[in-house]
Amino acid sequence: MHSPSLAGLAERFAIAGPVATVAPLGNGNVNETFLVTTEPGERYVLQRINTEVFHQPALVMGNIAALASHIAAGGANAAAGPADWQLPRAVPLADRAAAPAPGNWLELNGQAWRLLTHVSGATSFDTIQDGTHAAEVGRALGVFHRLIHDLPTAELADTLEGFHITPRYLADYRRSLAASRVARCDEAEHCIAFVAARESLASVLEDARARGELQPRPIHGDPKVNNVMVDSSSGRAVALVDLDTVKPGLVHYDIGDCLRSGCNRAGEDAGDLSAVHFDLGLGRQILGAYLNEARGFLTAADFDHLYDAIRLIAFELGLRFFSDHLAGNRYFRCRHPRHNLARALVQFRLTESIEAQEPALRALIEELR
Ligand code: GN1
Ligand code: MG
Repeated sequence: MHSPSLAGLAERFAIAGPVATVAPLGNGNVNETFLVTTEPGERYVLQRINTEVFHQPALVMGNIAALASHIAAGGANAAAGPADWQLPRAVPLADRAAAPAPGNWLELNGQAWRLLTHVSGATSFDTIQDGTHAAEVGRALGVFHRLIHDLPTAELADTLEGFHITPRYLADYRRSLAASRVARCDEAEHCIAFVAARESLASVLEDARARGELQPRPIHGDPKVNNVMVDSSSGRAVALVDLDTVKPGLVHYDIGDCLRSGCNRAGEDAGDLSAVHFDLGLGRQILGAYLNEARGFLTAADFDHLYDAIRLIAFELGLRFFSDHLAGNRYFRCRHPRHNLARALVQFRLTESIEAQEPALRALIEELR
């Protein structure tokens, strides 16, 4: 079957005017993303949803629609967030009758495509720029949680089973390690020893959930630095993008992910491991700004598990990268064969830095709670 051009794909959605340009956008590790400009000058984001990861695009798109209607209705929050806050929305198909439910994505030659509104006047950064940027990243996650915390989890589908369930990643890792045909090297041996020394911490959040101490809530799932859009003139965070992993989960996954991403100035692709460090000053900015928005609906038990979450999510991402290295790079998009191994080393180094600062980090959490 003939494949339409990317412009042709974008034009299947209800957009204003013909497409002028299509260009790659961002550095996502999972989906493929393009910026679309139309002749009247409108911008959109075209994405091919990676169906190797998201097996049911309809569920992902249903969650995005549920989120938009919850926020538009105001929920218990009265307002839809700060005046400059934007939520990327899925553009419906021009021919709704031909669209799979819920009408906002396209299935073509076994691939899933969607078109999202573009967050105007804003950019994102792969690493934290300064303390002000850190505070905006934390505030963005806080605003997002505040706007959705009263969306009943029953209204959201589980789009990615096992996502952030660390014991499952550990089980996958053990299988990948046993079956791996990838050549061993000193770095891989270091990773194996690193994981072996920390296996017992993998279940810390799921155990607390099983004991009823932590409750599932709607989460973003991927609130890393480059998913926060910052207004180019005001410097304020105006959107949290990449809504694929919005689903029921623990807010701890989000808080841990935001801090592991935002407090590592060297970034996920740091070339020099000795530059990887958890910056407590940035942690203060991020967590302080987050809590200014979110403190009202967090419980004492939520606070009690924050340190564990911050350490766990850095460890978990290292484990996920390392497992994918062992499995032959099948999940995360890689730029070279040892990319996932390099990424794992960064997250494990960050985990060590968090562990080394446990008393100070716990003191910070106490001070801010
Ligand atoms: C993936 O695709 P991207 O870059 O938005 C991953 C996240 C990781 C992140 C690390 C669905 O996100 O969980 O934290 O890479 N998303 C999925 O950069 O697995
Ligand atoms: Mg993502």
